[in-house]
Amino acid sequence: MDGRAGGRTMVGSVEMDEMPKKESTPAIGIVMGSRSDWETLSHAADMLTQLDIAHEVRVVSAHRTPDLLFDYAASAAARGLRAIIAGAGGAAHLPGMLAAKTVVPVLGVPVQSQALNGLDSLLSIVQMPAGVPVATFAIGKAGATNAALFAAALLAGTDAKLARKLEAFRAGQTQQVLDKPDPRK
Ligand code: RP5
Repeated sequence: MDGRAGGRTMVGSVEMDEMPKKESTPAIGIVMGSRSDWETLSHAADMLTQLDIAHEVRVVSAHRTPDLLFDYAASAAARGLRAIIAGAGGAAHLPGMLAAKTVVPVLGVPVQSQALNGLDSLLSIVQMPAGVPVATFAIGKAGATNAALFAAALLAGTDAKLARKLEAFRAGQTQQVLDKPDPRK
């Protein structure tokens, strides 16, 4: 169901955006159940961009575009994806259904819902039955950011340059705390 044309990638009938380098094969897919999830998942994209990790971004809904979901997951490994960051809110079936159709690691990000503050999203994503894992992160921005850092850590196992970038990122945030020890200043 996937194909390539002029550096762009097709999943089903949908052309995928490749970021940040159009010439690079995306290593990470970021998908979300709705455009309204972008405010949260953009933090994952920002972190991957900061670490210079090629990624693609797409709305793929378990409920509204189930066929696209299946195509996306089924083609993920062949298209070179090493991990999929999947964010959804409410009855958040997207990460689990993706994981059901691929062995590419799925990193679930619960989006903070209006009705239940994201607790519904968290429980929907985290409570997978044995045999189909979804690594589940915190609700909202922290989860999106950490999912990207976790995806980077997965890639860093075979990418020494990226491992050094991750170590530098950690050292940087340590130094930020040490530089401003007094919260009143
Ligand atoms: C889920 O329903 C999405 O992941 C989103 O968090 C939530 C609401 O979607 P919209 O009604 O804003 O499109 O499928």
